[in-house]
Amino acid sequence: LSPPSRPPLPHAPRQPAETVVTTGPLPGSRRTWLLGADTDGELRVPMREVVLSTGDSVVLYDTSGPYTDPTVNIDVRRGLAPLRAPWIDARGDTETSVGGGVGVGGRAEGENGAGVRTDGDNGAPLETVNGQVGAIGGRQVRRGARALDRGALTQLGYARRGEITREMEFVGVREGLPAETVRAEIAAGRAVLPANVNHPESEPMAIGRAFLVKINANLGNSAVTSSIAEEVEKMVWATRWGADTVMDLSTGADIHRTREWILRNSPVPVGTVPIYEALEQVGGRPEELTWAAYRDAVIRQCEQGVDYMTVHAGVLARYVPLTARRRTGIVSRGGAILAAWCRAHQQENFLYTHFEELCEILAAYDVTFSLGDGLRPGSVSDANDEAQLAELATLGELTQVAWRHDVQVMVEGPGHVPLHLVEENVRLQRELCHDAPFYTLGPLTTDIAPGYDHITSAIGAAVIGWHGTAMLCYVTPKEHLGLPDRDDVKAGVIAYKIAAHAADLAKGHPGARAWDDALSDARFAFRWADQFHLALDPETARAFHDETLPAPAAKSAHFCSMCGPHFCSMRLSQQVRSDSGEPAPTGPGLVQAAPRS
Ligand code: IRN
Ligand code: FE2
Repeated sequence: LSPPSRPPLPHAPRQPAETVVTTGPLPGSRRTWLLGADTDGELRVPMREVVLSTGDSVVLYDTSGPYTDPTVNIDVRRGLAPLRAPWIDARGDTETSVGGGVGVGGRAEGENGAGVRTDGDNGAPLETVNGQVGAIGGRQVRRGARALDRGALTQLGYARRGEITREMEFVGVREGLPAETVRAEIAAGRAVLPANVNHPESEPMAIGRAFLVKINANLGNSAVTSSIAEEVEKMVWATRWGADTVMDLSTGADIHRTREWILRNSPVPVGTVPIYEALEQVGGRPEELTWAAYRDAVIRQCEQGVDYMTVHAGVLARYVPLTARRRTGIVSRGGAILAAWCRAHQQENFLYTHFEELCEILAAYDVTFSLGDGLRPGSVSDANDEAQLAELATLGELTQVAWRHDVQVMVEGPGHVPLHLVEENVRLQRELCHDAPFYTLGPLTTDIAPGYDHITSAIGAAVIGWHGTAMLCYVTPKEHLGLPDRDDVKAGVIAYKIAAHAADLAKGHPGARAWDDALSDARFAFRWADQFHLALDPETARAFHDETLPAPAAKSAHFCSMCGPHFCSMRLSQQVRSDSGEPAPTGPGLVQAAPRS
């Protein structure tokens, strides 16, 4: 079902043997659809259905897109079907052009021009930067059209005007919440729905404390790009295990093309840190950075379809000295780049001084700000210090500036924080940043376990999620040590799914418990296959059981090799129940982790 009209994506110069992109369902699961209430079956929201041996099913939130659906034929060289394109077009607030860019030759007009700048004679022509800008491969590119003068085309703009978009409706069905709740949370700035008009392939999702806690997986650097399939596979692999968004932190010469492949094939929102690309453009020397170079990188990425961008605009020149006496200084890449620029030029951070212009650009494509924590603590000793909190207050000020432009905002947070200081982070972020969604990196709750930092940080992530953090940026076992490989990515995603779900349970998110209950029932009834299938990682669960009891008969035995037949507490406990005449445990009716609407 790949869209036939689309031209192929640009290829790498050399195309080595194609890696195969992982497809097919998780064991025991199939893709199913919930239907939107008022759309005559037009709005179909994909979910994962775990089919149990009892005939019951458990319906779970699914981030894997069509890759787990065996009936869909995906051609990664052409990209996914643009699910949201008809919705975006129906709103009629974007211009669309095929090939060569939109309105090429148009001029930036006055002070409103930034967002729809088409570089006639103002600054570097976009079309020539990398030779890759604009409608790559003839793809449609949309931009905001000021002419319609209807207010911002962002989800925040719509929400504030009282309109429920298709995207909001989709999120409501997915989360088992009324669409009006989705709209109200977005309108209040308490949630974001990152959905660039140029990334129509994405399945809408929301990040906010009223919703399921989300997780992000950072995709590793690719110094030497190899093939489309290889790059796409990293994203597919992360979303297969539950990543709600991915961030492409690639650097290197092929950065733009690599991102194009990821975006065209990604069913989840894609985030970036544009300062990395800007730095690449100026030869890797921070002092050479300029607002113009940065702005051009941002516009290129907006046109490509990046859904949210980390912007370290809170690293003010006067905060930099506050880090001098820290145990571990500045550990944010973006933060360090901007601190170096401020010091070299003895000027204020250009992201701060040009923030309003940046808002105008992001508003035109509905790109969401992820206000970066460039001064986050890099050790438990530096947690909640003056530098961190000074920056947080500035991020709160910038949140309100962005909101004035109807631009969606989330705020990034630490880092390394011991458990007893975690709650204070959330309280201060809410106060200082006016309840904008919080998005944290872990935090790692201790510094002593390199090699296991997916665990030290998942502990902090669970607790900070419980207190209301909306999205958790994963940390892999390779953190501080090296570039994560495929196994590290999976370990990180699974650790963070555990943290996020633990937080959902503690917050009492409606429906979160049903999954645990279904798995517990299967476990207590010795329905081994059901237990595996309900596991976050069904393959590992089964493999571990197989290690000692590979025989098929063991998959119905009332014990496992952990305690053996005579010491199995569950078996004994069932015996006690039946002796006392209590009913044996039975499976539930139709269990749904997300209620059908
Ligand atoms: C998330 C919360 N705090 C930081 N992050 C992530 O760290 C952010 O989303 C991005 O993926 C990465 C940015 O790293 P630097 O440039 O701040 O080190
Ligand atoms: Fe760290």
